[in-house]
Formats: sequence, structure tokens, C-alpha cells
Amino acid sequence: MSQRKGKTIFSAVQPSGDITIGNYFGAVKNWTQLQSDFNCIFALADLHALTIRKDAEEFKQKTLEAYALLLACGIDLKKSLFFIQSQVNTHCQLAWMLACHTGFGELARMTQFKDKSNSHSGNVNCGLFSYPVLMLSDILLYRADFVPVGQDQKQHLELTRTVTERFNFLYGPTFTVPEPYIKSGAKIKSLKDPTKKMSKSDPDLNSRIELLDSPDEIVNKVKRAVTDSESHVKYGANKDGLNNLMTIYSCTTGKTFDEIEKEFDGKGYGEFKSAVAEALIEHLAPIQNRFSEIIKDKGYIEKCYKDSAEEALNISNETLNEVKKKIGFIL
Ligand code: AQP
Repeated sequence: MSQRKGKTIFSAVQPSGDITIGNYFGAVKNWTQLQSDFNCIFALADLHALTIRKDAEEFKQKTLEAYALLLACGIDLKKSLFFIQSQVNTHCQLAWMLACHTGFGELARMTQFKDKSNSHSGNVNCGLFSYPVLMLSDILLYRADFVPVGQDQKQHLELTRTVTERFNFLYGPTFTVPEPYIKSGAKIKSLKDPTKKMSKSDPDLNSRIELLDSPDEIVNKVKRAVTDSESHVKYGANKDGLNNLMTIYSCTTGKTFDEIEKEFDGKGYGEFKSAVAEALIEHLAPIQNRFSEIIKDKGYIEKCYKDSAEEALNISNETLNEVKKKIGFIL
């Protein structure tokens, strides 16, 4: 990262599967646009991803690929920091100190914990429970002013603010109290159940489009996307599937819903779905091309994540040392 540009933004994505167009249009695309105006700190949150059990070799491969893919999406290391969370050991250290200032009841109220406990009932681990504390640590270590949050993360950010204020009250001003960054991206829904968000860990592969899907995969998945029994391309109530495809088409073409409705006036869902697939293929092609170049150069990728981790460690160590001093640890 070249130089600091005023306000700091922190955001992260988990390498918990292959990055989807939900992650891209909902978060990563925005990140690339924020880089010119903010001091951006991005992380690949592999520690967070561990809340779901993984095969070690596959996890390593997916983390590396996700790192390269996010570079291909436009994260620019001349402007931003982009590190792999487990390589910066301050995150776990601060998380423990913050866990000791977070109430059990506060964590137990988190709806994401309740949802994930239901969907992963075979592995309700303590990491899943204390996930928001690690997120708190990620944010506070870099004294982030803003955190881009979707609806699902709003409650976690509220908790972040509560614990930050508690810490500052107990030990004197230490941390910046982070604000939500409102201008968030589009919400993309599952192609199979458009009442749910598209997720990279959804067991149904046809529920999501991954950034590295081939043109055939994209065409087939969009063709099979759940819609409704009507055929008129018009955004409206009880049309979650169609609304979702319109959102995806709008994200890929920049067209408004009005423009899309006019374009497909008198045409059926079949024709619209073909256009959505084509637009996606065209939109993702440059990212896929850049990815195939970057992934060949393992030395370059390693240099990128190592340099970023070193810089992240320098910045975060300063915060951690201040916290240790205030708590009363011997330095
Ligand atoms: N469907 C979505 N639409 C819009 N934004 C989305 N995000 C995720 N899914 C959608 C945003 O992507 C960023 C990174 O997400 P994450 O990897 O930290 O975790 P997540 O939100 O839990 O994403 P997934 O894909 O659903 O992962 P899994 O399946 O592992 O839980 C966040 O900013 C998120 O809002």
C-alpha cells in the first residue's frame, strides 16, 4: 500500500468456498471502487472460514485461488492492503482480549450464530459462537472508521460498537468506534431458493454462479434458475426469482429495472434468461482471463500476500501493544 488516504475501511471475505457473484456484486466490486478514496484494508478471512470443517489440502488450495481471484477482480496492492488473516497473528491475540470484554449473552443473541447452528448442527463449535469477537478484532486492529456491511452483518457491527465503547470507557480512548459503510452492493439471491442469499457454501452447486464458472455452466445454471409461472419480465412482489435475475442483469449491464423491462417487453423468460447468461459470461471473462494469468505465477502471489501480511502486522502490532499496555500486561 503506497500511502494512507484519510479514513480507513476494513472488509474481508472468507475462503469458505469458491467466490460467487453474490460476494462479487455484494462486496468485492465495491471494494475495488473504494480504493481511490479510502485507506482500504482487505483480508481473506481464513480463520473465520475454519468454523466449518475443511479438508486441509483443499482449504489451502481454495485460499490461494481466492487470493489470486480477488487480485484479478481488481484489488490493487499499490492502493490497498490485502492479506491472509491467519498470517497476521495479532488477530487471535486481540480477539482473546476482546472476548474477555464481551458478554456470553451478547454473543448468544446473534442471529447468525442461531442460523448457522441450525444449518451446521453437527458442528456447533466455540469458533462459530465467538466469530463476532474475531471480526471485532479484525476491525479494531486497523482502527477502521468504516465497515461495509450487508443486512446479515449489521447485528455484528452493532456488537462491535458496543464492545468498543465499553473498552474505551474502561481503559480510556483506545479504539475508533467503527461506523457501517452504507453504500453497499446488490443482494444476490440463491438461484434455487431466491428467498435465501446466494452462498458459496450452499451444498447445491446450481444455487450459485461462481466467478470461475465456464460459459456452459453459467448458461445451464441460469436456465435452471427458479422463477414463477408468469412470463412477463417485470420486477414485482412474489417474483423473487425473476427479481433476482433482473438484479444480476442490472449488475452486469448497468441497466435500470425500467430499462430492462422495456428491453424485454413482449419477450418471455427464456429469452431473458439467455440474455442474463450472456451478460454474465461477458462480464466475468476479463476477470477469468486475469485470474488464469495470475494463478500461473505462484511466486508473485506469495510475494503479494507475504508483503501485505508484514505490513498488516506492523500496523496491527502498534494497536495491540497499546491495548496490552492499557490492560496491564508486561511488555
Ligand atoms: N448473496 C450475496 N449477495 C450480496 N452480498 C453477499 N455477500 C455474501 N453473499 C452475498 C457479501 O460478501 C462479503 C464476504 O462474505 P463472506 O465470505 O465473509 O461471508 P458470507 O456473507 O457468509 O458469504 P457466503 O458466500 O454466504 O459464505 P458462506 O457460504 O461461507 O457463509 C460480505 O460482505 C457479504 O455481505
